[in-house]
Amino acid sequence: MCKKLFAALSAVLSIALISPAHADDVRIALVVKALGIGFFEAANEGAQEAANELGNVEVIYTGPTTTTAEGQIEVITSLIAQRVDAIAVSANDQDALVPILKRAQQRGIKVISWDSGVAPEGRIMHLNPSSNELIGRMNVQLAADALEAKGIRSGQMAILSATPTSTNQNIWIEEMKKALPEFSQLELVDTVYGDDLADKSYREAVALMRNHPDLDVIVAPTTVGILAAAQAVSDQNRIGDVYVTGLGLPSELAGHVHSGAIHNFAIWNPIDLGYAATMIAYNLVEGNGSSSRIPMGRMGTAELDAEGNAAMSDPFVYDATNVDDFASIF
Ligand code: RAM
Repeated sequence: MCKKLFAALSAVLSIALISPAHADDVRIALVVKALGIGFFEAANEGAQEAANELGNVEVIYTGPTTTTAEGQIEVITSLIAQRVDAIAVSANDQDALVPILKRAQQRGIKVISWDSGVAPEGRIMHLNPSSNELIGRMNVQLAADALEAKGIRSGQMAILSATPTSTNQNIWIEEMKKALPEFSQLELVDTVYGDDLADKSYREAVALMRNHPDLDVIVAPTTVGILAAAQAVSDQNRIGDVYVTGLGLPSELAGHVHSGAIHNFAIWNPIDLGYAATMIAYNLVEGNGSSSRIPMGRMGTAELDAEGNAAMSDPFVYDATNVDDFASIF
Protein backbone atom coordinates (compact mmCIF):
# COMPACT_ATOMS: atom_id res chain seq x y z
CA MET A 1 0.00 0.00 0.00
CA CYS A 2 2.73 2.36 1.13
CA LYS A 3 4.90 1.25 -1.81
CA LYS A 4 2.06 1.90 -4.25
CA LEU A 5 1.50 5.36 -2.84
CA PHE A 6 5.22 6.08 -3.08
CA ALA A 7 5.28 4.89 -6.70
CA ALA A 8 2.29 7.05 -7.54
CA LEU A 9 3.79 10.05 -5.82
CA SER A 10 7.15 9.69 -7.50
CA ALA A 11 5.42 9.30 -10.88
CA VAL A 12 3.59 12.58 -10.30
CA LEU A 13 6.79 14.23 -9.10
CA SER A 14 8.83 13.04 -12.07
CA ILE A 15 6.19 14.33 -14.50
CA ALA A 16 6.34 17.64 -12.68
CA LEU A 17 10.12 17.66 -13.00
CA ILE A 18 10.39 16.54 -16.63
CA SER A 19 7.74 18.76 -18.17
CA PRO A 20 7.51 22.10 -16.35
CA ALA A 21 3.89 21.40 -15.38
CA HIS A 22 1.66 23.84 -17.18
CA ALA A 23 -0.95 23.68 -14.44
CA ASP A 24 1.59 25.15 -12.02
CA ASP A 25 2.75 27.93 -14.33
CA VAL A 26 2.02 31.49 -13.42
CA ARG A 27 -0.22 32.65 -16.27
CA ILE A 28 0.06 36.34 -17.06
CA ALA A 29 -2.21 37.94 -19.66
CA LEU A 30 -0.71 40.88 -21.52
CA VAL A 31 -3.79 42.72 -22.79
CA VAL A 32 -3.01 45.35 -25.44
CA LYS A 33 -5.08 48.17 -26.94
CA ALA A 34 -5.45 46.17 -30.16
CA LEU A 35 -3.69 43.34 -31.97
CA GLY A 36 -1.56 44.13 -35.02
CA ILE A 37 0.24 47.19 -33.59
CA GLY A 38 4.04 46.93 -33.88
CA PHE A 39 4.62 48.71 -30.57
CA PHE A 40 2.66 46.05 -28.69
CA GLU A 41 4.27 43.23 -30.61
CA ALA A 42 7.65 44.55 -29.44
CA ALA A 43 6.30 44.71 -25.86
CA ASN A 44 5.24 41.08 -26.22
CA GLU A 45 8.79 40.17 -27.20
CA GLY A 46 9.93 41.62 -23.87
CA ALA A 47 7.13 39.82 -22.03
CA GLN A 48 8.20 36.48 -23.55
CA GLU A 49 11.80 37.27 -22.59
CA ALA A 50 10.67 37.75 -18.97
CA ALA A 51 8.72 34.47 -19.11
CA ASN A 52 11.80 32.61 -20.39
CA GLU A 53 13.98 34.15 -17.72
CA LEU A 54 11.53 33.21 -14.94
CA GLY A 55 10.92 29.69 -16.28
CA ASN A 56 7.53 28.97 -14.70
CA VAL A 57 5.58 31.71 -16.47
CA GLU A 58 3.24 31.59 -19.44
CA VAL A 59 2.47 34.92 -21.09
CA ILE A 60 -0.85 35.11 -22.93
CA TYR A 61 -0.61 37.98 -25.45
CA THR A 62 -4.11 39.13 -26.31
CA GLY A 63 -6.34 42.09 -27.13
CA PRO A 64 -9.27 43.14 -29.29
CA THR A 65 -9.02 43.68 -33.05
CA THR A 66 -9.78 47.40 -32.73
CA THR A 67 -8.90 49.91 -30.00
CA THR A 68 -12.15 49.84 -28.02
CA ALA A 69 -12.92 49.39 -24.33
CA GLU A 70 -15.80 47.05 -25.27
CA GLY A 71 -13.35 44.76 -27.07
CA GLN A 72 -11.04 44.73 -24.05
CA ILE A 73 -13.94 43.96 -21.69
CA GLU A 74 -14.78 40.88 -23.79
CA VAL A 75 -11.15 39.75 -23.73
CA ILE A 76 -10.87 40.27 -19.95
CA THR A 77 -14.16 38.41 -19.32
CA SER A 78 -12.69 35.40 -21.07
CA LEU A 79 -9.40 35.69 -19.15
CA ILE A 80 -11.33 35.65 -15.86
CA ALA A 81 -13.08 32.45 -17.01
CA GLN A 82 -9.64 30.97 -17.84
CA ARG A 83 -8.53 31.82 -14.28
CA VAL A 84 -5.28 33.50 -15.26
CA ASP A 85 -3.09 34.61 -12.35
CA ALA A 86 -2.47 38.17 -13.51
CA ILE A 87 -3.70 40.68 -16.07
CA ALA A 88 -1.43 43.49 -17.30
CA VAL A 89 -3.48 45.82 -19.47
CA SER A 90 -2.81 48.86 -21.67
CA ALA A 91 -6.25 50.45 -21.43
CA ASN A 92 -8.41 51.95 -24.16
CA ASP A 93 -10.42 53.76 -21.47
CA GLN A 94 -9.37 54.40 -17.89
CA ASP A 95 -12.89 54.17 -16.41
CA ALA A 96 -14.80 51.75 -18.65
CA LEU A 97 -12.56 48.83 -17.65
CA VAL A 98 -12.86 49.39 -13.89
CA PRO A 99 -15.95 47.19 -13.19
CA ILE A 100 -14.60 44.14 -15.06
CA LEU A 101 -11.12 44.58 -13.53
CA LYS A 102 -12.67 44.86 -10.06
CA ARG A 103 -14.39 41.54 -10.74
CA ALA A 104 -11.07 40.05 -11.84
CA GLN A 105 -9.45 41.21 -8.59
CA GLN A 106 -12.32 39.77 -6.53
CA ARG A 107 -11.50 36.42 -8.13
CA GLY A 108 -7.90 36.71 -6.92
CA ILE A 109 -6.36 37.89 -10.19
CA LYS A 110 -3.56 40.46 -9.80
CA VAL A 111 -4.30 43.41 -12.09
CA ILE A 112 -1.89 46.08 -13.23
CA SER A 113 -1.98 48.59 -16.06
CA TRP A 114 1.01 49.58 -18.14
CA ASP A 115 1.51 52.01 -21.06
CA SER A 116 -2.08 53.34 -20.91
CA GLY A 117 -3.52 53.44 -17.41
CA VAL A 118 -6.65 52.27 -15.61
CA ALA A 119 -8.16 54.34 -12.77
CA PRO A 120 -6.70 53.32 -9.37
CA GLU A 121 -9.90 51.42 -8.32
CA GLY A 122 -9.33 48.97 -11.17
CA ARG A 123 -5.70 48.02 -10.64
CA ILE A 124 -2.95 47.56 -8.06
CA MET A 125 -0.45 49.80 -9.85
CA HIS A 126 0.28 51.48 -13.18
CA LEU A 127 3.59 51.40 -15.03
CA ASN A 128 4.21 54.50 -17.14
CA PRO A 129 6.93 54.13 -19.76
CA SER A 130 8.46 57.36 -18.53
CA SER A 131 7.53 60.58 -16.72
CA ASN A 132 4.39 61.97 -18.39
CA GLU A 133 5.65 65.51 -18.02
CA LEU A 134 8.88 64.59 -19.77
CA ILE A 135 7.03 62.88 -22.63
CA GLY A 136 4.74 65.90 -23.11
CA ARG A 137 7.60 68.39 -23.10
CA MET A 138 9.67 66.20 -25.40
CA ASN A 139 6.89 66.08 -28.00
CA VAL A 140 6.73 69.89 -28.06
CA GLN A 141 10.53 70.08 -28.29
CA LEU A 142 10.41 67.72 -31.29
CA ALA A 143 7.89 70.04 -32.97
CA ALA A 144 10.25 72.97 -32.30
CA ASP A 145 13.11 70.92 -33.80
CA ALA A 146 11.00 70.43 -36.94
CA LEU A 147 10.56 74.20 -37.33
CA GLU A 148 14.33 74.54 -37.11
CA ALA A 149 14.81 71.80 -39.69
CA LYS A 150 12.42 73.73 -41.92
CA GLY A 151 14.45 76.88 -41.27
CA ILE A 152 11.56 78.95 -39.95
CA ARG A 153 11.27 80.87 -36.69
CA SER A 154 7.60 80.26 -35.93
CA GLY A 155 4.89 78.01 -37.23
CA GLN A 156 1.73 75.95 -36.82
CA MET A 157 1.47 72.52 -35.30
CA ALA A 158 -1.39 70.02 -35.05
CA ILE A 159 -1.71 66.92 -32.92
CA LEU A 160 -2.79 63.59 -34.41
CA SER A 161 -3.64 61.35 -31.45
CA ALA A 162 -4.92 57.81 -30.92
CA THR A 163 -8.48 57.37 -29.54
CA PRO A 164 -10.19 60.22 -27.64
CA THR A 165 -10.38 57.98 -24.52
CA SER A 166 -6.77 56.77 -24.57
CA THR A 167 -5.36 57.45 -21.08
CA ASN A 168 -1.72 57.85 -22.08
CA GLN A 169 -2.21 60.08 -25.13
CA ASN A 170 -4.69 62.29 -23.24
CA ILE A 171 -2.22 62.82 -20.39
CA TRP A 172 0.61 63.53 -22.84
CA ILE A 173 -1.53 66.05 -24.76
CA GLU A 174 -2.36 67.76 -21.46
CA GLU A 175 1.37 67.89 -20.66
CA MET A 176 2.15 69.21 -24.14
CA LYS A 177 -0.35 72.02 -23.60
CA LYS A 178 1.29 72.84 -20.26
CA ALA A 179 4.73 73.05 -21.92
CA LEU A 180 3.57 75.01 -25.00
CA PRO A 181 3.63 78.51 -23.43
CA GLU A 182 7.42 78.11 -23.14
CA PHE A 183 7.60 77.54 -26.91
CA SER A 184 6.20 80.82 -28.22
CA GLN A 185 7.29 79.90 -31.75
CA LEU A 186 4.63 77.15 -31.90
CA GLU A 187 0.91 77.66 -32.42
CA LEU A 188 -1.32 74.62 -31.82
CA VAL A 189 -4.08 74.85 -34.44
CA ASP A 190 -5.88 71.48 -34.13
CA THR A 191 -6.08 68.13 -32.34
CA VAL A 192 -7.56 65.14 -34.18
CA TYR A 193 -7.93 61.40 -33.49
CA GLY A 194 -6.96 58.50 -35.75
CA ASP A 195 -7.97 55.86 -33.15
CA ASP A 196 -4.67 53.97 -33.63
CA LEU A 197 -6.09 52.67 -36.90
CA ALA A 198 -3.74 53.11 -39.87
CA ASP A 199 -6.42 54.12 -42.38
CA LYS A 200 -8.29 56.53 -40.11
CA SER A 201 -5.00 58.13 -38.97
CA TYR A 202 -3.98 58.55 -42.62
CA ARG A 203 -7.29 60.22 -43.52
CA GLU A 204 -7.04 62.53 -40.49
CA ALA A 205 -3.50 63.56 -41.50
CA VAL A 206 -4.66 64.35 -45.04
CA ALA A 207 -7.59 66.36 -43.61
CA LEU A 208 -5.23 68.31 -41.32
CA MET A 209 -3.15 69.39 -44.33
CA ARG A 210 -6.29 70.33 -46.25
CA ASN A 211 -7.90 72.25 -43.36
CA HIS A 212 -4.69 74.09 -42.38
CA PRO A 213 -2.85 75.09 -45.57
CA ASP A 214 -0.07 76.74 -43.51
CA LEU A 215 0.50 73.76 -41.24
CA ASP A 216 4.20 73.12 -40.50
CA VAL A 217 4.29 70.15 -38.11
CA ILE A 218 2.07 67.18 -37.28
CA VAL A 219 2.90 65.76 -33.85
CA ALA A 220 1.58 62.23 -33.39
CA PRO A 221 2.20 60.80 -29.90
CA THR A 222 1.26 57.34 -31.20
CA THR A 223 3.27 54.86 -33.24
CA VAL A 224 0.29 54.19 -35.52
CA GLY A 225 -0.43 57.90 -36.05
CA ILE A 226 3.14 59.00 -36.75
CA LEU A 227 3.62 56.30 -39.40
CA ALA A 228 0.31 57.08 -41.13
CA ALA A 229 1.00 60.84 -41.04
CA ALA A 230 4.49 60.39 -42.55
CA GLN A 231 2.97 58.30 -45.34
CA ALA A 232 0.28 60.94 -45.95
CA VAL A 233 2.84 63.77 -46.12
CA SER A 234 4.90 61.74 -48.53
CA ASP A 235 1.90 60.79 -50.73
CA GLN A 236 0.70 64.42 -50.81
CA ASN A 237 4.16 65.59 -51.93
CA ARG A 238 4.51 67.80 -48.86
CA ILE A 239 7.95 66.56 -47.70
CA GLY A 240 10.03 69.49 -46.42
CA ASP A 241 6.89 71.56 -46.12
CA VAL A 242 4.97 69.64 -43.46
CA TYR A 243 7.15 67.76 -40.97
CA VAL A 244 5.92 64.79 -38.94
CA THR A 245 7.16 63.95 -35.46
CA GLY A 246 6.06 62.37 -32.17
CA LEU A 247 6.43 58.85 -30.81
CA GLY A 248 7.26 56.00 -33.15
CA LEU A 249 9.34 52.91 -33.82
CA PRO A 250 12.71 53.12 -35.61
CA SER A 251 11.81 49.93 -37.52
CA GLU A 252 8.66 51.55 -38.94
CA LEU A 253 10.05 55.06 -39.50
CA ALA A 254 13.62 54.70 -40.80
CA GLY A 255 12.47 55.10 -44.42
CA HIS A 256 10.49 58.26 -43.59
CA VAL A 257 13.48 59.74 -41.75
CA HIS A 258 15.64 59.16 -44.82
CA SER A 259 12.96 60.59 -47.14
CA GLY A 260 12.87 63.75 -45.00
CA ALA A 261 9.20 63.45 -43.97
CA ILE A 262 10.44 63.06 -40.39
CA HIS A 263 13.35 65.09 -38.99
CA ASN A 264 13.40 63.36 -35.61
CA PHE A 265 11.10 61.47 -33.23
CA ALA A 266 11.25 59.73 -29.84
CA ILE A 267 10.33 56.50 -28.07
CA TRP A 268 11.34 54.45 -25.03
CA ASN A 269 12.25 50.79 -25.50
CA PRO A 270 8.93 48.91 -25.96
CA ILE A 271 10.65 45.54 -25.41
CA ASP A 272 11.82 46.72 -21.98
CA LEU A 273 8.31 47.98 -21.19
CA GLY A 274 6.68 44.59 -21.88
CA TYR A 275 9.46 42.88 -19.93
CA ALA A 276 9.04 45.22 -16.94
CA ALA A 277 5.23 44.88 -16.87
CA THR A 278 5.51 41.09 -16.92
CA MET A 279 8.10 41.07 -14.12
CA ILE A 280 5.85 43.29 -11.97
CA ALA A 281 2.80 41.09 -12.60
CA TYR A 282 4.81 37.98 -11.70
CA ASN A 283 6.16 39.50 -8.49
CA LEU A 284 2.68 40.56 -7.42
CA VAL A 285 1.43 36.98 -7.93
CA GLU A 286 4.37 35.66 -5.90
CA GLY A 287 3.96 38.29 -3.18
CA ASN A 288 7.43 39.72 -3.79
CA GLY A 289 8.23 43.37 -3.15
CA SER A 290 6.26 45.83 -1.05
CA SER A 291 3.37 48.25 -1.59
CA SER A 292 5.85 50.90 -2.75
CA ARG A 293 8.64 48.91 -4.42
CA ILE A 294 8.27 46.05 -6.87
CA PRO A 295 11.24 44.37 -8.60
CA MET A 296 11.33 44.41 -12.43
CA GLY A 297 14.19 41.97 -13.12
CA ARG A 298 16.94 43.50 -15.26
CA MET A 299 14.97 46.79 -15.36
CA GLY A 300 15.54 47.47 -11.66
CA THR A 301 12.78 48.34 -9.18
CA ALA A 302 9.43 50.07 -9.79
CA GLU A 303 9.04 52.88 -7.25
CA LEU A 304 5.34 53.62 -6.71
CA ASP A 305 3.97 57.06 -5.85
CA ALA A 306 0.91 57.62 -3.61
CA GLU A 307 -1.49 56.76 -6.49
CA GLY A 308 0.42 53.61 -7.38
CA ASN A 309 2.12 55.01 -10.48
CA ALA A 310 5.67 54.14 -11.46
CA ALA A 311 7.84 55.12 -14.44
CA MET A 312 10.27 52.89 -16.32
CA SER A 313 12.95 54.97 -18.06
CA ASP A 314 13.54 57.98 -20.30
CA PRO A 315 12.60 58.16 -23.95
CA PHE A 316 15.32 58.44 -26.57
CA VAL A 317 15.46 60.65 -29.67
CA TYR A 318 16.09 59.19 -33.12
CA ASP A 319 17.14 60.93 -36.33
CA ALA A 320 19.02 60.16 -39.54
CA THR A 321 22.26 59.57 -37.60
CA ASN A 322 21.03 56.71 -35.39
CA VAL A 323 17.66 55.41 -36.65
CA ASP A 324 19.22 52.57 -38.67
CA ASP A 325 21.09 51.26 -35.63
CA PHE A 326 17.78 50.62 -33.86
CA ALA A 327 15.56 49.72 -36.83
CA SER A 328 16.38 46.02 -36.52
CA ILE A 329 15.59 45.95 -32.79
CA PHE A 330 12.15 47.60 -32.45
C1 RAM B 1 0.79 53.36 -29.85
C2 RAM B 1 -0.14 53.12 -28.70
C3 RAM B 1 0.61 53.05 -27.39
C4 RAM B 1 1.58 54.20 -27.24
C5 RAM B 1 2.51 54.26 -28.41
C6 RAM B 1 3.48 55.41 -28.32
O1 RAM B 1 1.47 52.19 -30.16
O2 RAM B 1 -1.08 54.16 -28.67
O3 RAM B 1 -0.32 53.06 -26.33
O4 RAM B 1 2.32 54.10 -26.05
O5 RAM B 1 1.72 54.40 -29.59
